Amino acid sequence: MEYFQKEIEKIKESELKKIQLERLKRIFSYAKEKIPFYQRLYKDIKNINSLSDIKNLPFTKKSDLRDNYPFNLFSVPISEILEIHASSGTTGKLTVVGYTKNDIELWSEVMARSLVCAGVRKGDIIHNAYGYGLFTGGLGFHYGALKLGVTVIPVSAGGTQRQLMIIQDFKSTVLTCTPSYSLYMAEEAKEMGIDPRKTTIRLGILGAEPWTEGMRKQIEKEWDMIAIDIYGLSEIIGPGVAVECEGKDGLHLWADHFLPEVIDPETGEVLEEGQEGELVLTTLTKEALPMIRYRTGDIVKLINSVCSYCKRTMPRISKIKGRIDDMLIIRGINVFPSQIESILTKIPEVSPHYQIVVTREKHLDKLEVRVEVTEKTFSDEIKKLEELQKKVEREISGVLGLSVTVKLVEPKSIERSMGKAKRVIDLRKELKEGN
Ligand code: DLL
Repeated sequence: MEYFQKEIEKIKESELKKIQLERLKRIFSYAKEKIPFYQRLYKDIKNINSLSDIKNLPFTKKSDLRDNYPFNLFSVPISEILEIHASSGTTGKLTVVGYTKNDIELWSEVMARSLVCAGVRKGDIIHNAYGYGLFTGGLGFHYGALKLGVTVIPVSAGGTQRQLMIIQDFKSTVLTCTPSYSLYMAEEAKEMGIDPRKTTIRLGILGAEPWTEGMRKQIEKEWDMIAIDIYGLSEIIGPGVAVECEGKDGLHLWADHFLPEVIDPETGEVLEEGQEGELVLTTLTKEALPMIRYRTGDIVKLINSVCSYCKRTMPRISKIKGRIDDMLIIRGINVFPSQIESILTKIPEVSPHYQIVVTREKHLDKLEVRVEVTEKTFSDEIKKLEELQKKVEREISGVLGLSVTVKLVEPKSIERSMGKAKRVIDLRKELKEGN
């Protein structure tokens, strides 16, 4: 087994706790001293004496970043900031994050750790098709590769046919992009007469959006590669917060830099290990933009046991179920897009390209799932297609406990994504506004 920083990745739990407490105390005083927002937030809180004291600190959230747009949460003057990234949410305004020299070093380090954990080795050629730009994906992987000392091709997202030519000619071995883009690339490859299974790509490090085990199987089959899940968010650092090893049994979270908690999103109460809830992260070492008890909006479970595959000791998070904001409440029933994806990827006659459309009819929410059939199924007679439609409806309704309408659509008719796929179209809001 290879590690980037073996000592720390296999640290004893008691040692890790010691480091975490020391760093938590430091970041708490640092944020309070340097950033007016934290000064106000912590005006009645004197000290942190134990790790569990973190419970006394209020949560921070995305709106705090937006309210302090663009630079008011930075702890240093802009002259100390080397790089700025931003992500655009649904509400339009950008969430802006900044990095000092030390932060870039930290990011490179956790990304190098992540790459090794995912299975990257000296001699690999990384085809990095995450977007370069304000999005943290492209540069995050880039810095990790430089730190590790492996070749990186900064191809960025888009120009799919050119990407495939580069993979073939440069003999790239590792593909890094969103899971949905990897599927799109495989599809385009076949269109061009290239068999993605015959390329030199052996490993995919995929993330930035939720994807299910079913989707993983499809991607691994299409590319004949191992597909590894990587997680992160701009507010905390970018990619490199947590990543799977080849054991694929939860994502190893670099808890010497990012302290995890899982809370009940309704009450804010901290949950026990193994219970599903919202991931809350505290940056223990980040300089420019310390985020303390930041509500990620992502639904996970925490796993504290040592990984039986790679023996790393840091806590793990389960594969991300989805974002709280992406949870649909349909006639009172909670539905995550990932639940629908799990069902669809088990039905061989349909492809993993789907979209969920929510509308309102006569004051009732209506859920429609549009899914592409495979080329082979598409040529079947109408009767067979009707049977298939009923079957997909039955399977989804059975699992969700909710009636749904399924619309089978032609292959390649659902818009492909080169970054994060848009799985849900919620027309209820527009309908309301239109009225
Ligand atoms: O997506 C950082 C990243 C880039 C991660 C490349 C992995 C690979 P943001 O654009 O700020 O940052 O979006 C962060 O994306 O809160 C999750 O909701 C979602 N997300 C990221 N990784 C995963 C994943 C990057 N592996 C938001 N599974 C996060 C599910 C993910 N959701």
